Amino acid sequence: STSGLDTNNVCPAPSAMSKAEEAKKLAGRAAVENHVRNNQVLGIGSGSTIVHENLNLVCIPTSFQARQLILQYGLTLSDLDRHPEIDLAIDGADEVDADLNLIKGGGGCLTQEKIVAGYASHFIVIADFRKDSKNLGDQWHKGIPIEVIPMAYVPASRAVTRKFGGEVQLRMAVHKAGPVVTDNGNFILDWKFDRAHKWGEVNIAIKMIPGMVDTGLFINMAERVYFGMQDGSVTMR
Ligand code: ABF
Repeated sequence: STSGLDTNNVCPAPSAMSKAEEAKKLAGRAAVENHVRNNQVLGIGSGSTIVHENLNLVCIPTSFQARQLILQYGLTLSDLDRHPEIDLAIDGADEVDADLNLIKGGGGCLTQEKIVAGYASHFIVIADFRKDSKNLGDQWHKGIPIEVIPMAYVPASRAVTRKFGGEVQLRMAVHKAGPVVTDNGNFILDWKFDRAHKWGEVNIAIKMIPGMVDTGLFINMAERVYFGMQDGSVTMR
């Protein structure tokens, strides 16, 4: 039998099934068919679609909500203590450039997503046509998410703009009742950059700012991206 685990709404706000989501589902299916094998330790991303057919999989979540979905669908939940080596991680992205560099973290789960992708032997991304970009920032205008330790958010934000320009905003919860708090108890900054940068260098430099936990820049991490297209086809990069 086939069960579908649709983690579309793991991190991002729930929304009605759109054309883009349908496209991403097809991309997810193609990625699973091509890469998921029996007995794998699998990193389950936010925004990803997993279809399993009588497969014995051990699942490592990238967020609290991914964890809830793994449990809800009766999959085997594990963690990096018990399974420090992940065979394959599958996750979504907010933007993918021509070199497969990514912006992630629109849903605020970037740190755990980067941990799971970073300790996986293979990291595959599924996305819809809206995420396909030549340069970072062409499509995703919400900036680069950065997770920060709460007490440091003001000076750490200033350090980013002093060094690299642009503008930094503290991400607020819906209705602006207060800041978004991550699964790790931290805040999210959204850095709206105003020009192209050497993203690999920027990623390292931002991580070196005291208080910064990690950035939504995933440089040289994705091995393959599956794009669900508007016409129902799936293309690979
Ligand atoms: C996760 O899910 C996040 O890094 C990213 O913000 C989000 C993308 O979700 P969707 O594919 O539903 O747009 O990958």
